[in-house]
Amino acid sequence: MAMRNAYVDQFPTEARVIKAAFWSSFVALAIGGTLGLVQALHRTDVFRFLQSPDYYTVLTAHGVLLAITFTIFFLVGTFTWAVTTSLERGVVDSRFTWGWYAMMVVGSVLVAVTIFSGFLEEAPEVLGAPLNADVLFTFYAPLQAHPFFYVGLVLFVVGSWLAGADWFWTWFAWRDENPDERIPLPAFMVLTTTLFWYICTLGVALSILVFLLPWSLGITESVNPLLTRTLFWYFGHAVVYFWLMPAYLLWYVMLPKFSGGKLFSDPLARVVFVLFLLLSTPLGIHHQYLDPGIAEGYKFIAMTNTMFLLLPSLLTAFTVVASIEHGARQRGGEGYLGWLKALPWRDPVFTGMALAGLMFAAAGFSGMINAGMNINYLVHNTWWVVGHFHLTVGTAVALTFMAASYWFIPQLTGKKLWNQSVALAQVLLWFVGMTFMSNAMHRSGLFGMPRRTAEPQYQGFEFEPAVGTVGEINMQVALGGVILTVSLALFLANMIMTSFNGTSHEIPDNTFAGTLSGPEDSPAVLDNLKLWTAIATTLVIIAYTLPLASIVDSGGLFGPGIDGFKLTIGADPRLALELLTEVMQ
Ligand code: HAS
Ligand code: CU
Repeated sequence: MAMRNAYVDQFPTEARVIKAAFWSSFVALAIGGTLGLVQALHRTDVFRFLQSPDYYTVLTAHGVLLAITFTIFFLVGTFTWAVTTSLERGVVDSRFTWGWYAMMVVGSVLVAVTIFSGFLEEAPEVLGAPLNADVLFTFYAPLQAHPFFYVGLVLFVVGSWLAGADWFWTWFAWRDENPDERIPLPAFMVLTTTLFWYICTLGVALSILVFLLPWSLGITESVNPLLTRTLFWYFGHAVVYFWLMPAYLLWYVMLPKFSGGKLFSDPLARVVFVLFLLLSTPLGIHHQYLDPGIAEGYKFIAMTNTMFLLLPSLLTAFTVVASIEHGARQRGGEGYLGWLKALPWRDPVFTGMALAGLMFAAAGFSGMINAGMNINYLVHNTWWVVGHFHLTVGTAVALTFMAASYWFIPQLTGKKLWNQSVALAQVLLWFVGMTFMSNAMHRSGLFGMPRRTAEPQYQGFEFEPAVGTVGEINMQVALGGVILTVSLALFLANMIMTSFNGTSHEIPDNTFAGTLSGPEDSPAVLDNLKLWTAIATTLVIIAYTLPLASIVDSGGLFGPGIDGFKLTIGADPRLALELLTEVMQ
């Protein structure tokens, strides 16, 4: 195979947009990550420099900046890279590409400003309402945010839709030039993911534009909280796979190469992405097993679909590990497990991604437990769930992205990574920090430690005898949080220092892993995107029509008309705390 130059030499314009998207994601990571430490120390009562009401402002900023801004900016960068590299052509019109990027930035800034003004003693009045959004990343009604929060989210999501349109546009142009070729695997992954993103974001767009935004503007009196919650989770489960898909893409098309080998099977990878397109959306109700007002039968259907959706991840575990093993054997590895030693453990890109994968295996187990309707009653709304998603999005996804950045940033800048050893230490520290933190969260959650509260030690609450001492749990979380913060700082330092490095010509070539079984072994029907989209849409209609109809029937489209009574927790957490204190006394 001919040696190719760094990405930036092939596609200088696209490299600039991707770099901008990555830096936007790093800024979100820096701020959101720091707030994570503030929370870990506050909740565990190790060190408090906030008033408890501000905890919810911090929690909202942490959730939104990390789960939405960091992940999705990194995704749009990765996908733009994957499409252009695999199709070997640039985007059709780079002004359009800059346009959606700018739209996403404006949306993010609007959301961030609205959230952060919650720290002010007196939030400024804009459009007749205090600029504030202590609604957490799920923005459930009856918590209400300032209209700017919803408008910012809409801009961000529409920006991502246009990004998807850009990838399709590039692919259409390529298809005209290459009518008889199979869709290259990375582009196939991007397109299938974009399709389920379009399907699932319709739910959140509907929720915001028809219900939450008019309500926060005072155009409508009230909302039906269960309806907006259900629309949120219609989107909210699929979004977790949206975060995961760029990590999977990198595990499939890059990790085998970093391991020294080839992807085990291109057809299997296509099957996996088709399954995600089909099944990511019609199961959001597994986040609502404890919601009253949804019949058990619909919850059961959601559970069944969730169990089917384990399949593509189990296939991924098999395919990716088989590819890594192939790499190890190419490097001289031998024996049943002895091959593990032959892997390039000194390479931070490989090691970061492999550790992210290992953590994801554990995360998959906690996910299966969440998904069981009956066991979910034990863990729902506890710290267990927080443990689960710090392994999934907080490690499988975030650690993969950080590890990949050590490869991407040199590709995009033509500069050598500042420090390999610091990078290696960084990915190891993330793994260790997360082991402490998420282990303690899972364990305490099992015994009822609640999530999303600044004051978990409420009166009469006894979990001490069951999980060991509160002190031990708290120390593990606080220690984990500190290690993660050190790791984050090392990551950012490496990225910044790399940008100041001189230009180097030792950048590895920008090619994907080869395959042991290639696209020629894939049935052509796998590339029939129209067919899969039609089936995916049908499944969504089957899973959601009846539950939504019954929610509207019993709770009203715009709520039951609770006149004069409006919960103001969203607008004013201090008031909520006062009310709470009154109730407790
Ligand atoms: Fe989840 C709650 C069920 C996956 C994120 N999840 C959450 C929340 C978040 C989240 C953020 O059914 C909280 C939302 C909130 O605020 O309320 N989740 C699942 C299931 C899966 C799952 C069944 N979740 C994810 C992923 C996420 C994510 C991925 C983000 C990226 N989750 C739930 C449920 C709830 C929930 C319930 C609601 C809980 C409640 O009560 O509130 C599955 O997709 C998991 C499948 C994964 C596997 C693992 C396969 C293993 C692999 C590793 C390969 C190894 C390698 C390494 C590559 C079966 C692929 C090799 C290395 C060598 C050295 C060889
Ligand atoms: Cu889910």
